[in-house]
Amino acid sequence: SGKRLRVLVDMDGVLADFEGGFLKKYRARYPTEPYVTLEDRRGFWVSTQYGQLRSDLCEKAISIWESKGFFIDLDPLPGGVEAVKEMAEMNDTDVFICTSPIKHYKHCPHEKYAWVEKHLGHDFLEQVILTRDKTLITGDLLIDDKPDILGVEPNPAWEHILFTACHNKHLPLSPQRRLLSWSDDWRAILDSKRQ
Ligand code: BVP
Repeated sequence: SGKRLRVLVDMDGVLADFEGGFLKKYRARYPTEPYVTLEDRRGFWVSTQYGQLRSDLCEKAISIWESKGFFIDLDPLPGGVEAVKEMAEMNDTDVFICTSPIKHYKHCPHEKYAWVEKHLGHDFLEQVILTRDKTLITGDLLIDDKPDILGVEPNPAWEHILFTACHNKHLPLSPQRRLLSWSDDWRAILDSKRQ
């Protein structure tokens, strides 16, 4: 018993396969250009690594996720939709999807809502939080694949659980607890935060 548990779940790289969707569309649009395999991905920013590969590839990478259809077409990552639905059904548990839209706003915010409606249902749109600063959002847990989640609030309410992704799996000592995938014991992590 005690108070309700509030869980914030990131979208790209946690529920939606941003990296896989990016690579597939990048290779289709630029079939003769070099690319980075998912095995060789390092660092959160795809654009930074492509810029290091060849400077003009930074803007080519950006062109992919700025295109219409990029975010809605992302495949769900294994087990994510099922886990979030189960979480939302748990007693004394509130789950929100907390995601940062890109600043090129023509398609991304719309398609993020459409993705949630498509995969989690219309009622789940109540649970969507779009913010560029996750430190402002209060919660007990934030499950997110970005290693450094910074913003104007120096002491966010949440504990950041680092969700393993191709770009962060090699980080030697991340200070956060980790969730290796949705097959990992996310229920135990939630239970560890209950009063
Ligand atoms: O909407 C995603 C894609 C974008 O940043 C957002 C990350 O949101 P969260 O997962 O933190 O909620 N994005 C942008 C770039 C480069 C921009 Br220039 C990138 O390399 N990777 C990336 O995910």
